[in-house]
Amino acid sequence: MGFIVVLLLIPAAVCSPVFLPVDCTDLYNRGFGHNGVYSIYPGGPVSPIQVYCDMSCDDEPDGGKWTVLQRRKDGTVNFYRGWDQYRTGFGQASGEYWLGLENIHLLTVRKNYELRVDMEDFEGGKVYVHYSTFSVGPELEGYKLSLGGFTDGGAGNSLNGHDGLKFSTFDKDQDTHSTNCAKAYLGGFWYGGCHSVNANGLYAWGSSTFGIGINWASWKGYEYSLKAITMKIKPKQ
Ligand SMILES: [Ca+2]
Repeated sequence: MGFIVVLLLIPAAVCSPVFLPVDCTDLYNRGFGHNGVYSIYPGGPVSPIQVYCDMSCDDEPDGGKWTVLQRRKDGTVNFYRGWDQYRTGFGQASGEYWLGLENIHLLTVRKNYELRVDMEDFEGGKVYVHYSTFSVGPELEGYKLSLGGFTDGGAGNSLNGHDGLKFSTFDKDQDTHSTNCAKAYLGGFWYGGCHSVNANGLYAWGSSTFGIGINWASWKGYEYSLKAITMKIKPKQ
């Protein structure tokens, strides 16, 4: 009898509040130190989303803990998509993907984040940029980008030209140009008139037609499409 009583007590004894990580930093701080795909809950308990967590240290003094928002690396996912797709996200967290504007907004209203963008070319070059502040506003205001505090890791400050701009897709033109920038440059992004960064442009394996590739103008110009680019965030220390 005593044995049975002990068994019945165990479930109550191990009961604890459910752990709902908002981002990869929450996971890291709970002991999940490996790179990989995890579920996070920026929108609350009923809406988990899959995300890639970059927990590696690299050249960061305080470790990885990065929540990946966007990743291109092999051209396996089509990034020329409409508003609904950019709003909710697409692709696979294990490969190429876009986390979704609503998810990014929900993350950046909960905490103050910094942004790092890692880039690679096809000749073995690797650079990055770092912004000490990053947020995306609500849909009603066009998912406006806010950036600040630039540190150059070799790519230059092209993204600064997109600060304060609304997001546009081929079926939702919120850019500042008379034409449709998303249509002209085959992506979805915070276009102005039109871009100096086209992170969601066409995967074009190196050289490409002006402006349509994965461009970072201050590093490789407008006629070079990068091999890889990753946008990732973590809470400010
Ligand atoms: Ca326009």
